[in-house]
Amino acid sequence: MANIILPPDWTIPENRATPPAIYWNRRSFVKKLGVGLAAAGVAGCGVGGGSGQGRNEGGGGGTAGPVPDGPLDTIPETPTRELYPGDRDPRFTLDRPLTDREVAATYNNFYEFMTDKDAVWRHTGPFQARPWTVEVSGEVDRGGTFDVADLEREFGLEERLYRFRCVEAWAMAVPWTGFPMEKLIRKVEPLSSARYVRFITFYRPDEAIGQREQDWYDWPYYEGLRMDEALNELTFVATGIFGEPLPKQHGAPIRMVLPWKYGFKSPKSVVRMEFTRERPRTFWSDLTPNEYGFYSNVNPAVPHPRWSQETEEMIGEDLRRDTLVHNGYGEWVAHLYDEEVMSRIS
Ligand SMILES: Nc1nc2c(c(=O)[nH]1)N[C@H]1C(S)=C(S)[C@@H](COP(=O)(O)O)O[C@H]1N2
Ligand SMILES: [Mo]
Repeated sequence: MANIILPPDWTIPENRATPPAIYWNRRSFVKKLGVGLAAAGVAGCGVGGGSGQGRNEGGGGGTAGPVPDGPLDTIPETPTRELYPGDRDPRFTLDRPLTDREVAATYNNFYEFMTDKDAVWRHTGPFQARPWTVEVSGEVDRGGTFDVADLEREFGLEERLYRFRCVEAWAMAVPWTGFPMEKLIRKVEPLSSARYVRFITFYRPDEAIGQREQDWYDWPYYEGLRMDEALNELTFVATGIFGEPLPKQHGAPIRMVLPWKYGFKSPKSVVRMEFTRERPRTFWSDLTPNEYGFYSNVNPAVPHPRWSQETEEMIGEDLRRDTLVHNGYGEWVAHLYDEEVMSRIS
């Protein structure tokens, strides 16, 4: 897929704690330079990439797994399959065509597996995404460990069409299946002291080559929201996409979706939610605080330090579109933020 945006002052990674955008087009960049990934000073984990050392099995070193036959061959079996896609919520309409399903399934940010977006799905073979439980703890009355299939049955599933905008300035529009996060929050009865929710992704280096080989990242991935953000009507817990359970590369079996925030605020394959008094730290802000904030609302007026956020490329579409404030969801969320939050990276 054509990647149009190359941050102008691109250099071979000087900093091992590389934020998502540095890897934006690393693969073709490295190809262009004719140097291997090893020479670039990063882990040699390219699949069929610039290093010319593509792997055909899911891993090197740890558990090698079968390579899925295709990007949609990564949907885990679940007894809840017949609940999909769920009724579509008519409140959420799109101003643009849906992204092609296969394009979305072959262009992923999921650093636990691979930084090359088009190779993530190939590396998900060893990953056991179902059955799966989510532990809820912290400032709640009724925390515990919940099976994802039980949550799907208890809450029922609905479908929502949302725009989705990555901080790297690519975007998509997709149908998610899942339930409002509010349902889960009400179920566990947070205490009045709960002011934030923290999310933690799995840590399984045996099943995720990126966790094994990119040990400079502070795994597992962690994110967080203010309580009013978590309870907002838009805040969605997705267990499916395009009418079926989530393929592994999209964050199977359970990921968050916050369509008014940059994509990294939507953690994938979550294993733990913790209600806290203090604002939790977040993965990308810890790595590069001047580039990625806690709120990270989509905002064309606040450039990333290395590129503009004024426009975006819809993946699979040969067209740039104007970026919308709050990704076009201001009606639901603008009241949550003051000017201070919206005026700079915060
Ligand atoms: N656990 C985890 N969650 C993650 C990421 C990640 O690397 N690990 N990447 C984030 C980023 S930067 C984006 S843009 C979206 C991408 O979601 P998609 O691949 O399903 O489109 O997932 C987000 N959630
Ligand atoms: Mo992203």
